[in-house]
Amino acid sequence: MRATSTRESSTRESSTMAPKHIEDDARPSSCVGARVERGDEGAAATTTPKVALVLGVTGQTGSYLTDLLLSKGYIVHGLTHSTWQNYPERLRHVMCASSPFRSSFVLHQGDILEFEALVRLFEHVKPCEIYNLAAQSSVHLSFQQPLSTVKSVGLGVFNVIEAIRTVNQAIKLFQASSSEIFGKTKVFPQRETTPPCPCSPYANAKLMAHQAVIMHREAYGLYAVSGILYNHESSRRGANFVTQKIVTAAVRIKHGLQQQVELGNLNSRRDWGHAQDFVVCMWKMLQLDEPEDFIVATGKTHTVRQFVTFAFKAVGIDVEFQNSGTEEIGINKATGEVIVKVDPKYFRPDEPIQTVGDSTKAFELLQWQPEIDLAQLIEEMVTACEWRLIHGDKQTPTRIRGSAG
Ligand code: GDR
Repeated sequence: MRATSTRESSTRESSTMAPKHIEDDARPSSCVGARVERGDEGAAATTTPKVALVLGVTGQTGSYLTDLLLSKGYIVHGLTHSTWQNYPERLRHVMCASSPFRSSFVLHQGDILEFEALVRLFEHVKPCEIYNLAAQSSVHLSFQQPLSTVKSVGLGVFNVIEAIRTVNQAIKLFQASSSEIFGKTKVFPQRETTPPCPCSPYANAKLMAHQAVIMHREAYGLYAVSGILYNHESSRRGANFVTQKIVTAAVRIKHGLQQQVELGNLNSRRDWGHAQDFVVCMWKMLQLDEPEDFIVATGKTHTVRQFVTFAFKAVGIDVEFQNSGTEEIGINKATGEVIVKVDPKYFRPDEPIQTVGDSTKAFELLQWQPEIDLAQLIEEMVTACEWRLIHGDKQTPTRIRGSAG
């Protein structure tokens, strides 16, 4: 695994390709956390910042978590599987020359399936908190690539836990679990106690990871927890997920750049929240005295068809749906044009009909509840999409949220 500090990224921009390690004096010496050290009487007090390691840092959720941790004064190390030039798009605002957080963020490249490299990384970084968000995240793709999905999603967490046990058992671990583990359940809303019933390779792998966290926690007394994350979206969402696909299509159709959008299951119901809200809950989960798993959800559920209606409404287009099944179409009420069609190639062999989570436990023990509703989420995504269309850019400018919660 290789590392480049944000300080180096400017060097890389100026075409020095050889990656360097951060200077030793820039590396925090302790993983104890926000500790106040006092020297001789009268000397100024110094604070040792907490160090976090985010695995899968360049994804949507990893980038928001990085923003949150940096705003709380952490030194953040991030691991990404992808190669990058200059810096990854979702972290540009952190790594660019004008960022106040450049010297507090270090990007590493590597794979959580490489155990020895993971151990070396943990020894080098000395984190007090690790957030495991690294995995293949498409449910649809998992039906086409089941084995690689099971490896990254299911086996990866074993490597992370074993590396923690090898390096320092005091490291706290957050594991990104998924509402997909409930699959074909008939229980609505789902709670932490709802029995799992996975119905995709992705969901089976997530359940394996989920159980592994519980098993290691109970067997070895580790502080390892799972957040059972429901769908979490934002303007940084990848283009292959349905919310970004719909919003992008709505904006492009409005501007005459696209005629229609083809979708799969319009009846599917999902509990859609905002990733920026969810990372707050993830962080809070690692601040408790005792490790606990939590449902992270909004408690509200909508069909894909409703999301289409809301997104098109947000760009000023009223959609009317006609017919059913694979013949269903969405018509632009003002023009009569067909702007939504169903294409069976987007159907999955199986999937949860409805996900909706009950986050009462998170509210009671963490005082966490989502702040951004679906209308605000869609508005943000539409605005960002319009901005990208005008500026030809992949990511909108980012305001780092204050230390919420
Ligand atoms: P999901 O997200 O599978 O729920 O997993 P996705 O956005 O892919 O699908 C949501 C729902 O929309 C339906 N759908 C379509 N989906 C896609 N991608 N493309 C389409 O054209 C389309 N048409 C309809 C799907 O069938 C599904 O019901 C997300 C991921 O972030 C996971 O990693 C995470 O674990 C879960 O959310 C919680």
